Amino acid sequence: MQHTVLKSCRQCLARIHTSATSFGNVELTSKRYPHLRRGRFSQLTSDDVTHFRQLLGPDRVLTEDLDGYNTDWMRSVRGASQLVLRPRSTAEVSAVLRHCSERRLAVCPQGGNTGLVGGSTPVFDEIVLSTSLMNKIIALDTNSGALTCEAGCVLEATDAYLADHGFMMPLDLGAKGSCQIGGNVSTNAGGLRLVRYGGLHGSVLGLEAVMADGQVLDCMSTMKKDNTGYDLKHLLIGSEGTLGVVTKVAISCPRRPNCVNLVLLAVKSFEDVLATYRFAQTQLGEILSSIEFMDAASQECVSNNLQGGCRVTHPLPGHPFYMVIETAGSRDTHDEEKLSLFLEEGMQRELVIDGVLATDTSQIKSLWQLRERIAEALLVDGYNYKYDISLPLHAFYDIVTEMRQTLGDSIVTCCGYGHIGDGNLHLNMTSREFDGDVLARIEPSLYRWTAERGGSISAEHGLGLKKRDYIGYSKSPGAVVLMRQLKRMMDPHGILNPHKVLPEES
Ligand code: FAD
Ligand code: 2HG
Ligand code: ZN
Repeated sequence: MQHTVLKSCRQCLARIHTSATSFGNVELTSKRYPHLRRGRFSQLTSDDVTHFRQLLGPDRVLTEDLDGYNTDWMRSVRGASQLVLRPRSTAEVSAVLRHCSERRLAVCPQGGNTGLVGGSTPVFDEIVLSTSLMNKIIALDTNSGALTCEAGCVLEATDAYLADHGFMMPLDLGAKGSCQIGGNVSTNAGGLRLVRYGGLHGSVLGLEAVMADGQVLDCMSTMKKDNTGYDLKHLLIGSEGTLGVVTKVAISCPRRPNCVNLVLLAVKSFEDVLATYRFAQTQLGEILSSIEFMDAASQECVSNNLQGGCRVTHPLPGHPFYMVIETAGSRDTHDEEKLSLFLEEGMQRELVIDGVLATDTSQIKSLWQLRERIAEALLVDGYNYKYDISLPLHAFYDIVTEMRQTLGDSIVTCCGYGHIGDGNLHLNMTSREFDGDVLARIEPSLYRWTAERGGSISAEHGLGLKKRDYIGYSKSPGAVVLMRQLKRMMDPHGILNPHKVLPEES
């Protein structure tokens, strides 16, 4: 099964998942969000199940033990699907969707189920279409670095394959052990190295998808440049399973750097975080590969909440802010010298209070845990109110302070961290259990606050179910109308991932 996320921390995940938030205890989405109405889709019949068994064989049509597919990684939403289909090929996805379209059966496409906005699980009884068995690497062009693979390839495994050939995936996320390339493309995932390698709208060269009626849309290409007509792949990138099921992806992969170095910095104020960010851009320039920031509350959470064999010991405890800065380049002596100098000068200028420099792979991995495992550590508190916003850097941390004041002791923690190099703040609050009053004090005022500052209410996680009603804070009415028209054209019966991305029409 899935839900491993970070392979080193099964124990902690087991602890999270056997606590108050185990599958069975997660409230049904239809109860938690009572305003949602099941669409006018058909009910699944035994004839449908028989049909799917004929198509896929009995082993790949699941009707029992579906909790892991119905519940999200955060244990925050739970659907009531009675059927999971596990196709192995594009032709099988096509046959499944053709039947679903003819029968008006709703479908929820699912990759690694690591999505954070309630998009990857059914809301009612949608059929789960899992891409997990479509996990073959098809080709790697070692001249250009163009990789072609099936949608179910897991990010970490794909990156390991590329490493053997001197290349790397152009994206990296904490969920790499479980998330799949089809899910990454469908959410337009950002992650830890977007600052260096850019987003998926840039690195995806081509894709194949199956449309709602079962037709295969072939937009596969491994060329960097192709200006022939409308570039339809961009409609699928970030469409969160609502416009088609991505079955294959061609992606441009950079050369793996010869040397990677990393520093963890302790910083005394957010103003100094910004000054250090600017200083890093000037001093490290072309070798900068990641620049992340974390506040004290997020680090306390990692230090205190992860227990047992996967405990993380903080090397610089007790500081108000932290930054992780990674460099990747081709000459180790050059890069190490640059980074050491940056650290030395940063301390001389009193931008940086303290720092740890890591130059070997295991030290680097262990420092990354302080950043990558925050999401997992937060879940241990109970319920997690998770926000992922873009903001201009001058206003970046203000909302964390404001939220703390607004929510007081009605919450366990409020922390801010994220991809500062991309202007992307991860704002998180936790409480022991889901609390509708806390939610009502956060939404929609947080979205209004973000819009007033010209930010986006979803920087990288998407809208899914949880944020779809607030799309108007980030997109104009005209843009939403055009999105609806596209949805209607590409999925006339609305069977693909209903209740996600676009608000219900009144
Ligand atoms: P799923 O969660 O299964 O699905 C996500 C959405 O895509 C759903 O709407 C689903 O219907 C749709 N979908 C999935 N596969 C397909 C397909 N083949 N065709 C059509 N639609 C499909 N996200 C970031 O952007 N940056 C981060 O740094 C980041 N870090 C994370 C760290 C952790 C610990 C966790 C748990 C999540 C993180 N995420 C991050 C969120 C999540 O991992 C990403 O959104 C990821 O891209 C989802 O991939 P998945 O395969 O798990 O997709
Ligand atoms: C990350 O960058 C992910 O770690 C998750 O996008 C963010 O937990 C979050 O809020
Ligand atoms: Zn992120």
